[in-house]
Amino acid sequence: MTDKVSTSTASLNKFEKFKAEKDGLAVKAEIEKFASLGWEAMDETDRDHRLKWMGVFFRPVTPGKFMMRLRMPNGIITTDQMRVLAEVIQRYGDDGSADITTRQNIQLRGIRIEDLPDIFEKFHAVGLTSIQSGMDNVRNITGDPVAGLDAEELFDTRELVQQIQDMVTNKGEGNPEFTNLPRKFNIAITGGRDNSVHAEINDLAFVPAFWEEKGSGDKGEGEQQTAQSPTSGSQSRQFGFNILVGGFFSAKRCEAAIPLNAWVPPEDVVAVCRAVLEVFRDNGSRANRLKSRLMWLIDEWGIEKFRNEVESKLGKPLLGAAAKDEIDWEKRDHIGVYKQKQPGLNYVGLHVPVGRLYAEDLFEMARLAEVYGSGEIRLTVEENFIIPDVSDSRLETLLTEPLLEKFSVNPAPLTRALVSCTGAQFCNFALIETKNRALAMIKELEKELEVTHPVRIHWTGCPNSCGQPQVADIGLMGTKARKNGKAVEGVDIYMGGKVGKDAHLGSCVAKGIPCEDLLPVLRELIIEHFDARLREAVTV
Ligand code: SRM
Ligand code: SF4
Repeated sequence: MTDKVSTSTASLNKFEKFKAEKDGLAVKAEIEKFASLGWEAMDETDRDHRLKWMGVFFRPVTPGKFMMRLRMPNGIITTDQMRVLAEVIQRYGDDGSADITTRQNIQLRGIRIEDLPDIFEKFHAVGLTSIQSGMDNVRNITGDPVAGLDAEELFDTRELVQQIQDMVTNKGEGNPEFTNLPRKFNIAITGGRDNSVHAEINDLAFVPAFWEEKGSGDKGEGEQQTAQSPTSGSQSRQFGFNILVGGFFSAKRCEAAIPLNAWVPPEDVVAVCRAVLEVFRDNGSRANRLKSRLMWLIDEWGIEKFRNEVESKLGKPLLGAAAKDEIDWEKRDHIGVYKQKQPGLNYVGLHVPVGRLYAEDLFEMARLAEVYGSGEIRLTVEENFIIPDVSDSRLETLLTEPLLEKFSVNPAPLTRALVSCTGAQFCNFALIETKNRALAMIKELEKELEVTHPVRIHWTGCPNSCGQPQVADIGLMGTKARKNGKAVEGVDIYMGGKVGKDAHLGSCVAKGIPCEDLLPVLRELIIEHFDARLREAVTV
């Protein structure tokens, strides 16, 4: 740990102070004690903050009913694990639910503190972990949801994502080396051609790129000066990743990631993650929490110095970036039935309205993945799920299963691309209700409009942007608006977010639209910008 962390406590923000007093991970040893004390008698800093190092979130909106955020490396979960999650929330009746998150992950709701020892034991038995999933830690590491299934993929990301998680969390046991970062940290790897992980909005991202030997490829001049040969001249074209750094959203500032001007072969990815995390941990600002994400450090130093510091932690020079990356497809949403690279097998993507699930859904998803697939489920950053390995002969029967009436393989175009953050139902930062409102409004719009292709509408309850409105065709960010002199729930509207090839962020086009006036505004935007028209029977 740096001098910055240990000595200059006067300049530390309140979060840094409580972390310096007691590391968040220390609560791991106190779970039994908390369970017998109960949430009301616990030390408040342990309860409201440090428990997040175990993935357990106190919810001021539902005191006593905690949220639990898992880790699902590459968005993969087995049916045994899924059943454990189902059992955990089942015991909470109406309070129990789960959400698929925008980081290919699952959060559980309704959790009681007295049940934590039993829950952690169950997790351990099936290889699940929720460790280091909140506060100043590395979040769930995302990878291609169809890794290993997609015939066109360039690289199967599954193993690498797992290795990074193992490094960061010490195989799920907790790793004090990385439990006191200056702020949260997001990592993504994509090995497909469509950037299905939103690489550009992560603090550290790896995108597929071929390194070309000097003279045999089309590397730019600047890059040639720094490039070393990855294979001592034995090969002229090698697969690896260009590195992006510093992407993030926050209430204060949103930035797309920028090139580190570096390329790595797959075998160096874990070491580069470690090096970047060490540089961030030891040098990131701990004074102002609003200016603590990695990009602020890159701004302060400039990308060259940052790159040099990463090299020095890595203990060897980085190669220059490959001249181009291989992201050349539009982004897929994976909903529907698709052939796998394994002959005779298919993956089936099911749409989960705004990612919300209940115990019976989880049990049923597990059953289907076992009966028709290979006992595995994949999650997507659009809050949906995929059942892989369905044989041609079983496909038709799967498509007649009752669960597919709720989780469709062919949803209507606006519903299909709807994403929403948690919002006011459970999140105390929320300025508006999101999930239920998003669903109600999309239902109305589907009734009124004939739409030929999906329009990606993302809702987020506040400027923290967990619902990623800046990547959407139409992004809706909760705010307080005024109507007839009264404060009402409203949204700022974002447009122009582009995903997949040439991804870039959208920007704010309208501010403070009251939610009660939003429906006609959305209708007009969709007609004007996305080739929709009013259904004949509808008059507005
Ligand atoms: Fe988030 C905080 C939910 C993805 C930016 N986010 C929160 C908290 C923990 C706040 C709280 O304590 O209530 C929310 C928990 C609400 C709840 O009860 O569910 C919360 N964030 C979520 C999830 C569940 C939204 C969803 O419905 O899917 C996502 C969980 C991902 C996961 O599995 O780990 C989620 N959050 C994101 C993303 C999107 C992404 O990672 O691609 C972002 C923007 C990208 C980024 O971080 O750069 C995001 N969340 C934030 C921020 C702003 C960070 C900042 O630097 O200021 C906060 C506030 C904070 O950390 O102080 C925040
Ligand atoms: Fe909560 Fe705001 Fe994140 Fe939505 S965007 S989950 S309201 S912090």
